[in-house]
Amino acid sequence: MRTIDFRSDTLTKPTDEMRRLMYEAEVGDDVYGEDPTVRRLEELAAETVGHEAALFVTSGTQGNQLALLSYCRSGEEVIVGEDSHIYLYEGAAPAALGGIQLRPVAETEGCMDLAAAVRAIRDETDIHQPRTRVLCVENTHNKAGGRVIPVEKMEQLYMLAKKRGLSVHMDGARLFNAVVASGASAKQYGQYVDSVQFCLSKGLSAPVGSVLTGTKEFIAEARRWRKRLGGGMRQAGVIAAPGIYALENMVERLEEDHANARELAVRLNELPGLKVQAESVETNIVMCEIIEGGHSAESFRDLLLENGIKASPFGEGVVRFVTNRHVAAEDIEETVQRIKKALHRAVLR
Ligand code: TLP
Repeated sequence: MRTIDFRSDTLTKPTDEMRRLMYEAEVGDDVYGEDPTVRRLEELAAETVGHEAALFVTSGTQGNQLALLSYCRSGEEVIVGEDSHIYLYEGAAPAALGGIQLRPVAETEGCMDLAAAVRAIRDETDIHQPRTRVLCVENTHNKAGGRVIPVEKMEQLYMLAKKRGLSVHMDGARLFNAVVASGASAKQYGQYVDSVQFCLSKGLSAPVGSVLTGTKEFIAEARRWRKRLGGGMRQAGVIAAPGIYALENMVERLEEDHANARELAVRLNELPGLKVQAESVETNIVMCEIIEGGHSAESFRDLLLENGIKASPFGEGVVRFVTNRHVAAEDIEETVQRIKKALHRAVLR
């Protein structure tokens, strides 16, 4: 039986064209600023979001952490969504590496509540309190099921942050999914953040890396932090080349992943014992709740696995399916049929 793998879009492999470009990439020592391919990627990335400068980094986590380390000194605070990747899945890096405190606030539909964010901003004049420095948003929002933050909402949040003297960082690991789904450009999002981190290695299918963008001064500071943390790379052009290809050629096809996710959501919701809020599936992530049949997220994952389907437990009673370039439209029908039969057999057992 062929395995259909929905665990993540990080699993996507480089295309043949990407491999050819990797082979042919012109390279140099990037710590000396001499890798022309890395420079080209950084220029393209900055231009894409309308920022002054960019830095090629090893991963989304590194991009987010370099941003926070560049904005904050030890003892300062960053406001994040309570279900954000930075808060839940980055190993408490701000605390571990920079003495930075994260302040989680409530989120609705994948974006922090503006009123909650305002309440969380500290009083500058009170010496008991840490200083608030940054507001972080996640677009698309992973744990909220790939929700897109509308540009209008970003504008409101940005205006609020500026009024209070705060910087805004966007964890745009899946920024281009938001772009494709909303029809807003990366530049439109870029104008309402001070920095954004986006991943090349998720749905865009590059093998490695992310880019952090912002002002020249901010990127110079992030470059220093990247070196300090051992992230200075040498002939990195071999991994930057597929990143350039990803930005130029792999964005539009994300719509296929979104269409597959919508179809999967509707079909899973029709199966007994499963619940998916299909109308809120905007991009490539489907959160499936197990509401009957006695399965935990882990036992449902195991049942899927026995039937050649891979997906990830993502919280209590929830399994996450992420559509990606290696899942074709026909695989959605096949997946639904396999799950339907498996649930039926499980009831008879
Ligand atoms: N997310 C991974 C896992 O860590 C959960 C996945 O499979 O979705 N921000 C967001 C919103 C992310 O979803 C991820 C990766 C990251 C940052 C971190 O990127 P990497 O894995 O490149 O460090």
